[in-house]
Amino acid sequence: MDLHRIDEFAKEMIFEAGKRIRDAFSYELKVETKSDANDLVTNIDRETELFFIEKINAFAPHHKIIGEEGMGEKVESLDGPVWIIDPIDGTMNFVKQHRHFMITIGFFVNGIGKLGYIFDVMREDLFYAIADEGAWYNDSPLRKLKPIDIKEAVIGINASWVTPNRRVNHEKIIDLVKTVRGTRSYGSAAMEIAFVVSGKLDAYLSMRLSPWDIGGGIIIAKEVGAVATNFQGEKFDLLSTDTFIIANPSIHPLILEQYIEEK
Ligand code: 2AM
Ligand code: CA
Ligand code: CA
Ligand code: CA
Repeated sequence: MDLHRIDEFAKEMIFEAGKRIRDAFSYELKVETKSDANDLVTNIDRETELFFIEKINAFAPHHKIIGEEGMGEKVESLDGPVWIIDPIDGTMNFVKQHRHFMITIGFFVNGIGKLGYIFDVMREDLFYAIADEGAWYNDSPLRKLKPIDIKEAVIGINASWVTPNRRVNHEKIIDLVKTVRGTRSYGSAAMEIAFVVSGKLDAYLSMRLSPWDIGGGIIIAKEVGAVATNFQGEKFDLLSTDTFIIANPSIHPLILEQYIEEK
């Protein structure tokens, strides 16, 4: 399998999709809700996913495709070549802010990450990786993450972590917030992951994500030495939803052991 040829194809497809999304602001977005009132989807999410499916089907008809909006066929195993796609990560940002949303794509072969992409559509910034070759931010290589002290860490979490919730002991998270240098919340899991792999954030936590939120990101993470797991410290389940933490390797175990107490 020629990964470089697939990488060239993937980038071209992502840049073209990005242009289509930017152009879409000149006509009306149709916004609907999914699992709850804050879980949004638009016609552009669906059209972009279809665009990717058509491109991949033309390029390699035997490749399987898992997409958030379910526009492809049902995929029940990670055998063979599989694309995991989130056409727009941060749909609420897309709708409300017209920025801070990503296209993110992972390409896996037999469950092993080969190519990962996170594309900031409005800034036209690409974070990507080729397995065992490295990771890049546009044309610049991303370096291995350097060790950091928890007191100097800036972490991505949202407000739900520090209020009583069903998933974790929020008192411990309050301790974490008091310990670290700062917190940020960007509203796009892929954007937060892009920031962790490029050292702009030192950790990002989410109580529930899906494979398409993190598929591209975990491939980039591996190349820079960022550690991505669920709250049990195990590999994220790519065929289900799971808890998720990605962090600088020097603080990943500490956050899991001292600050995340699942209910
Ligand atoms: P999305 O925009 O592709 O749905 C913040 O909401 C982050 O969590 C986004 O990356 C969002 O991805 C993701 N997310 C995952 N499940 C979600 C849900 N049920 N509702 C809203 N956002 C969700
Ligand atoms: Ca969504
Ligand atoms: Ca998403
Ligand atoms: Ca999405």
